[in-house]
Amino acid sequence: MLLQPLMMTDNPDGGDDASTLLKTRPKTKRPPLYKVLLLNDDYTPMEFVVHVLERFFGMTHAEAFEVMLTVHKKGVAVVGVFSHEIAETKVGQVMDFARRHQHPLQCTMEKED
Ligand code: TYC
Repeated sequence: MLLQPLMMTDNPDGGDDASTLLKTRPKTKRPPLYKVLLLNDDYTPMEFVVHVLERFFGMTHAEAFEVMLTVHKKGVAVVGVFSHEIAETKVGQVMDFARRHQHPLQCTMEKED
């Protein structure tokens, strides 16, 4: 287990006893987050993309339409930020749904900085 030095400001004793310098605690790391990206293409119908955003990302029709237009104009947009497992599931759901409807829509994920 990684040990992290305890800061004086972390210590409820005020930091003025010798133990302050020696105490350690387990380092808890928050899991990394992943951006799910939707990519533009020339063939997938706009209404299909809107439907994908409603169905898999819980957007209202108005939100989905706005995000779809952002992808259409800019080429790519972040459509959600999730744990690795949830992001992989979303990407898989979108890619599978697009493939089954024979649209070339692409969805990817990337680690957040
Ligand atoms: N560019 C597509 C069109 O004009 C629409 C589109 C938007 C496709 C967003 C993909 O992720 C996308 N029909």
